[in-house]
Amino acid sequence: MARDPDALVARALAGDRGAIAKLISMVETGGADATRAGAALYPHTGRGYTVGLTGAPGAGKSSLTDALIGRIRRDDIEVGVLAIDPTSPFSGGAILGDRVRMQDHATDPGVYIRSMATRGHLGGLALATPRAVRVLDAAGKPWIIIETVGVGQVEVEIAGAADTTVVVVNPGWGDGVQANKAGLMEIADVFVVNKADRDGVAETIRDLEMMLDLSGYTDWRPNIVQTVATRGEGIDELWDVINEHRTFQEADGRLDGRRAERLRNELRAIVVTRLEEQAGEACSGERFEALLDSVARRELDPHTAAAELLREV
Ligand SMILES: Nc1nc2c(ncn2[C@@H]2O[C@H](COP(=O)(O)OP(=O)(O)OP(=O)(O)O)[C@@H](O)[C@H]2O)c(=O)[nH]1
Ligand SMILES: [Mg+2]
Repeated sequence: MARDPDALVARALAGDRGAIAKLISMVETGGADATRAGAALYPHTGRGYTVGLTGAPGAGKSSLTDALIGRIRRDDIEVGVLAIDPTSPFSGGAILGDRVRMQDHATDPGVYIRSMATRGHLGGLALATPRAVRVLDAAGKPWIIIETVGVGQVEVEIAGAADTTVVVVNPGWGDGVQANKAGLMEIADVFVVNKADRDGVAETIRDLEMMLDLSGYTDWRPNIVQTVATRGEGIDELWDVINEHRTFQEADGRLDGRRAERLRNELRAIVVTRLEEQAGEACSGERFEALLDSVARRELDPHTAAAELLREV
């Protein structure tokens, strides 16, 4: 019964780490168990606040996450972390080595850190991430940090699907411009110029300010925070700015609106994925081959054959 979804959910709600781990594996894999667990978890969600942290490879996202964990724990608040690694076929903490620099917190019961990788099924990480967030949310983590590498459309999408999105850049000519190209400008609520112990900080900030001037942000102008993650510098300010953005959004229903929009996107993505799965089934097997033969023999045109196949979807 160790993998019974309902039993796992009951244990996860009580904060059981083993159950949390098994449930996240379950939603990574997908299928009937994941659907069942998700349904049981859902009524217990909605209290956790998510922070997306994204930026180029090596920008210092994990170092920042590590420092933020320390800052959050100073206030005795619990925190969950999902490190999304789209390039790795492994997950479940197997690669919590070099890439996730959060070893200091590994033994802290108030911190739950987990890496997630794609298992190659349709929808993949984009669908699995919000489900994993809900596991941590239901398990009572009031703050959930999601680290993703800001390259590629799916990764940027995942990073943007948070309550507050933090975009990490480094000093250096053109780093801000790169972030802009990668589509990170639109999703940023906060910019961090990490590795501020290096040259070029002022230029990078100037670039970012200039792009913000030109961009069409409506009400919240993203803050720019300088940090040296490895020395813990600027982390208090980053934490303050994240909380400011949260307060700003909570003040007049903006946060609810943002979450509703996210659910709309998620629901659509689930429907599209399901339809793709069904399309895959319709386009294989005997019936498909038989219709294809008819098309090849010119007894049937492709559109009529497709309509025939779709009737069963
Ligand atoms: N000088 C300096 N080095 C830093 C700073 N922050 C992080 N680093 C170093 O930069 C390297 C990459 O840091 P990570 O935190 O692993 O970066 P990341 O963005 O999580 O990297 P990936 O997950 O691989 O994309 C490590 O060697 C860190 O020690 C900083 O503020 N200053
Ligand atoms: Mg990292």
